[in-house]
Amino acid sequence: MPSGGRLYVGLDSSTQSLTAIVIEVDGTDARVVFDASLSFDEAFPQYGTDHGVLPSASAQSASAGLRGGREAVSSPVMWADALEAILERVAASGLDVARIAAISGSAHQHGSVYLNADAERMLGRLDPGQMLASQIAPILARRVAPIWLDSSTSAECAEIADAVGGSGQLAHHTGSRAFERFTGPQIRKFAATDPDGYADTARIHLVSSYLASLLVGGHAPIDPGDASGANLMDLASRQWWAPAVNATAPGLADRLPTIAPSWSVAGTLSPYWQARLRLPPARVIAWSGDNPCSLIGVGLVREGRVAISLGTSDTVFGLMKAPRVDPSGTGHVFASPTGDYMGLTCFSNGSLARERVQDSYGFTWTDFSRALDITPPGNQGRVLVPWFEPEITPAVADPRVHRYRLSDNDGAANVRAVVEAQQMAMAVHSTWMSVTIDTIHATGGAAANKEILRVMADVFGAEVYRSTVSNSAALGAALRAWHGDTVAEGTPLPWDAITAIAQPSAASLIAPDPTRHAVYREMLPIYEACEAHALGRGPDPTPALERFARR
Ligand code: XUL
Repeated sequence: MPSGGRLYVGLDSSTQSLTAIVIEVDGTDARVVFDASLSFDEAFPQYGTDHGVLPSASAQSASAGLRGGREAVSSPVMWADALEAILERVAASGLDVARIAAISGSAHQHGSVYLNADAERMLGRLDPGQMLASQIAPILARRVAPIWLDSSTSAECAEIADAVGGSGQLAHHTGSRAFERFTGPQIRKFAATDPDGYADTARIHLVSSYLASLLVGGHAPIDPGDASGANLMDLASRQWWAPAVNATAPGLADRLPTIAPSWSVAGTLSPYWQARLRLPPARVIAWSGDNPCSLIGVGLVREGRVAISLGTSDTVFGLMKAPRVDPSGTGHVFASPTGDYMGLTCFSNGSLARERVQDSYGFTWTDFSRALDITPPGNQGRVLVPWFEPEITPAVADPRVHRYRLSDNDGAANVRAVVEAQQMAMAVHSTWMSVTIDTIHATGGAAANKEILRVMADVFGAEVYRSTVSNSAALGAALRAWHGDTVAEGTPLPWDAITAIAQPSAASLIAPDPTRHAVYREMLPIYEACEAHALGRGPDPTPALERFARR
């Protein structure tokens, strides 16, 4: 290897874009030396995607529209085009690419790519004189890939759960009850609605293992982190779980890739990339899903430290030493790239709910922050249950906003109420992880708002740091490439050293206030009672809120 630090490439194929981050490592010092993204809609208009999703006619299901739920598919050929375009940019960046020691990647979870029997041979002899995408089209057994936005498989979810002995049994083994977007139910639907296409399928990849396969020129393994988004992997053994595989589709066991540890070397960059872009035969470390990669990219490598992402949806996720499963069936357990586990709970009423409240009072974000500043913790027993849109956690199909002792006319109290409700819901619905949360890394757009983070710190009674990592999945992939390379060299580095670059600055700390935390400890069971009442499962919480307000 030429002199200078080793370079590690992390790619992130998200729903809408492909990002590449390159880090340079000297000893245990790492720094980002390249960061670029391309948007699928803008860079490849010929595919006609909207936010990365093909127009609905492309779903081409004989029964589309009859099954209920939305179908959402994207194009594996477009992803190949994007892979080539972003690696061209890395090659042309001026970096000394001969120093690239390893490359890994992240992909949005649950999506699946169906390859025919020619794939193995064709991937092994890609012609560097031709574009990658043109050589991929002939090896697809299905032109499109269903992705995580697809919610059209409720019938298949019920059939799979029934066949394995119920939702509890499926969740106990695979980490999640059956979810429409998960890969197993999607495969079952394809096998039933297009039996010829399924018969033509020799290998089903996740988006992550498909893209890794394009890099190594052969079928790459799936890592346990992404495999746990399939409703098909046994968490304890990190291998395919035969009862679920058999319940999903006939002959599926022969069509699934092997599962290999997240730090496995899947191969080296194939002769195609070496000849076409003059890249070196760098190690390709198994790719993983975007959530497991983000876990690494925001530095969550011990139990007790979690991330709260405040984005379109709000998400709580963190490392778990043991695979504890959510009995309510809303949270997910995935394998973590560290060899541990991770819990993840998603709330759909995130920014959207904050913006609805902000807009309805004509507030700017400064007004919004001021409203939090001038209202007291606990909001004098005034509560909003903010289900503006269908909610994932808890499951609410018919959305409605519920107000308890809260007047619609009081803008400031409504601002505090929406923020407190979101933080309390996250605290209540992450207790299934049985993790004592002492530190929170706040990410996403709304993490820029200090007052929101103050409510977070006080509700959880935890130290909150603002994470400044802008693409945690791509950074996580680059760090995983570094980790996998050190394992392959026989000199593995501890995860604390690998993720030092991802740790937020000490200056961003917001410490919890013990008095305010005590208020929320009292309030949390009352908020749970408000949710139960709103779901039609409990008595009116108003008397308890009145007692709370008078205390
Ligand atoms: C997780 C999920 C999404 C996708 C896309 O279960 O569906 O987070 O991974 O980001």
